[in-house]
Amino acid sequence: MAYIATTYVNPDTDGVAGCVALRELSRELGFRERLTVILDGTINSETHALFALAGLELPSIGMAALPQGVIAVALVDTHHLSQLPTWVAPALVKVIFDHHSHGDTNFFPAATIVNEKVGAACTLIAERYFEAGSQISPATATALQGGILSNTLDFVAPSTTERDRAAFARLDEMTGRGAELRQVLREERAAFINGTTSDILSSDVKVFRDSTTTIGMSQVEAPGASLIIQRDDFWESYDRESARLGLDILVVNLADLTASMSVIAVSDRRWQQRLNLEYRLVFDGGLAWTSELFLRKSHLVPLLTHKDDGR
Ligand SMILES: [Mn+2]
Repeated sequence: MAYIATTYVNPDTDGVAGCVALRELSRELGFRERLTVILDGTINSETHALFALAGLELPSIGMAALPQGVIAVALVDTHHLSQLPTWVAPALVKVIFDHHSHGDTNFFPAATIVNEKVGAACTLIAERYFEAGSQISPATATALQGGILSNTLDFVAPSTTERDRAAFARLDEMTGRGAELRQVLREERAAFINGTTSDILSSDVKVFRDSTTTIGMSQVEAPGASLIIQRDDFWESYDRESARLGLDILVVNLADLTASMSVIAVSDRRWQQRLNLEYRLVFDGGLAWTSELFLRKSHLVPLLTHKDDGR
């Protein structure tokens, strides 16, 4: 029998850290046994760095790691059916901690859904600990801090709220490692941007499908992310990754943390028009510059029409 915590396929640091943090809240959330974290896809280098610093083991990945007989599931950082690992039966989901719009709320009849507009799912989970007065191990508290830093891009993302800052500060009273963690994650983002163009473009892609079209939304969050378009192999890599992932359309958001703006790369004309209508972005050669930092969650996913996001 298994009680599982999971998040979307190819999870980010917020999702992974949030799942791990739920383990110590298992009883509090009404699960009869301690939650086991099972993930799907690949875990990014930032998450690896966070877990090494926190002294935590990374969760198991994939069907092979899945215990027999899933009884109940806790979901973190998503409640979108198209994002879930295939083994997640929506009816078994009992608890959801998310901060994304356009979720499939009605498809989780048994779930208590906590979905609030904060910068990180880890903020909601940290607040749950505080409310319950539960003990948080230093390792778990560090993981939560990492999830908050990662998802708010060190508190500069437009989605950042006072609650994120407050949760981080309160966790820091327990760990005292906030400054160190910020430095490590900053260095991680800087190192990431020196990788191959293909690796950068494919490191964080969310895929949305309908009956006719498969759209991938890639997000690159790093200092100097916009400079990637200057690479000679940019479009060649864009096409290659798009084909490798089986996409009809690839929308890339290069969120440049130094310049506090994004470059959007998309070769599809309809998406260029859609972004022009919504944000007045002007595309030239498949590229457009934004005037503020764009995030996939707040700026791009909401542009998916119901048709795109259908199942
Ligand atoms: Mn998140």
